[in-house]
Amino acid sequence: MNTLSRRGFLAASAAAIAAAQMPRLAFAQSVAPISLSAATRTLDIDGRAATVFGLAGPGGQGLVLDPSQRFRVDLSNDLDVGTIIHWHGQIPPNAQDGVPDMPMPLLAPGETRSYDFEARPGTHWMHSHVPIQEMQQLAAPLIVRTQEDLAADRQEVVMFLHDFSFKSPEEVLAEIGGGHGVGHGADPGAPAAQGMPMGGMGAMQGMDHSAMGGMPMGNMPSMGGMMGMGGQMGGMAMDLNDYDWDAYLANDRTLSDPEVVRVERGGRIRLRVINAAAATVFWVETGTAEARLVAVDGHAVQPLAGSRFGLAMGQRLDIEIDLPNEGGAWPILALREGARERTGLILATQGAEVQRLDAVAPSEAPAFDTDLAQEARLITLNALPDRPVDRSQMLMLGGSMQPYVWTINGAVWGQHQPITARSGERVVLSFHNMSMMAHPMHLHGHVFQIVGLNGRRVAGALRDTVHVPPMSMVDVALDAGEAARWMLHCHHMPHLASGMMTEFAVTASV
Ligand SMILES: [Cu+2]
Repeated sequence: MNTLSRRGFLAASAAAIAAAQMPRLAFAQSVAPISLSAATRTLDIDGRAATVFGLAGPGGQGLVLDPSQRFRVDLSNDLDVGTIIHWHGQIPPNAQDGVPDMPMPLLAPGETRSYDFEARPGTHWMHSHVPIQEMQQLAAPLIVRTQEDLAADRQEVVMFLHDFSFKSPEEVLAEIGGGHGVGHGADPGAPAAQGMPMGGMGAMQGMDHSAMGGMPMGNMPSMGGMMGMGGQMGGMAMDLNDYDWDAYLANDRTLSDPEVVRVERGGRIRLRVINAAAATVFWVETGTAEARLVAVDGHAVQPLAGSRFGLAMGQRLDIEIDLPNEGGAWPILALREGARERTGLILATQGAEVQRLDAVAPSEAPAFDTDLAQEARLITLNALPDRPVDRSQMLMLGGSMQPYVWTINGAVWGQHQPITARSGERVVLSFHNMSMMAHPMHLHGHVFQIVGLNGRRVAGALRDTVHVPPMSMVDVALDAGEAARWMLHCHHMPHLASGMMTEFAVTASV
């Protein structure tokens, strides 16, 4: 092992894998599908056991696919509740997209369902599309490697971020939403969060919103220059962090017992960061080592040097890190925006002393990208082809903490007007956030390019999830895909659970 470079080692293992698969590759149809199990598991959260959900593949939580390997997966529901998994970042046929009853029902307990589609390379993930299950950690990495990943002399490290509560998700939603109404929405007979695409709270009619006091509203240090009002926007405070979680996790662990990843002196790392949190935006700090952002949401961007990059719920960052030529330990921290809590993992060379890090930082991290400054610095390496726009659609994002209702074009799911397009059309969606809270907006079945930030044209990143800060505008362009109903929603799980979802309804081209 010492005589092999990382590249030599990776090439050797790739060759071994290729050789082992050779006879089967000749008969591609006979290659066995990968088994993936939605099942409970136990985490150790600061010394206290917690039963959560998970997605177990052959090598642990999540899946790693090789270049050009199809996404051929048998998903088993080994939970005692119905579930369905969305392959976030992939573009499967709509029937395999994993949204309850859109069009496939939940997998019943004990049921197995087969999936088979062309996998898209990059750092992606997968999660239950029932919000209260995603809040119980029913989420895992989904990494699809490229030939370049295999050939490159670098080590891959995944950092999967989540937020965690010892309370049940129903209790958490009740506390956020005011203590009443969760699971008692438009369909009072329905069990909470089962069988509805949004999983839950219905139209929030008849709620008692009187218990909204005492909500953690977060702090607003270093608001963007555009605001410049000391945490006030138009006289109203911006809302961050509408729930204080019990713990913040990186690869299912807190900083009291972080993962320590063995690295080589002078080695190159590709850090794949996934924000799977229900309701927490993170900054990722790589420390003193030289680092650059090289991809977002699995799509390459012009390398951007820096040591602190943020990501909202649903988003991913690929950061390349060049370690110094000496031994040592390099913490990779994830800071909760507008707060002092943090989590992370440690990169350490053999024998290096690893110091314990407090899970609470001395000072608060700022709010993330309130002025879209980070987004404005991202330039795609694979712009959409230039062509006229066939259709422009405006999406007004609204709502408030009190009452806790979040809307798209003034409506919650069930009362929504679909956003329409024809397959093949170039469409521009303009997100106007008229609320005081940021919304990470995720469109299923498509990749879009950021083309406008607060009215300024940009050749921005390709993404599937875009963070729209309070009182801001973001335009995205895309070519409408398969004629089907595709979900378009906020990836803040309590917002989604309260109905912040619409559909992008694509009809066949004429
Ligand atoms: Cu939202």
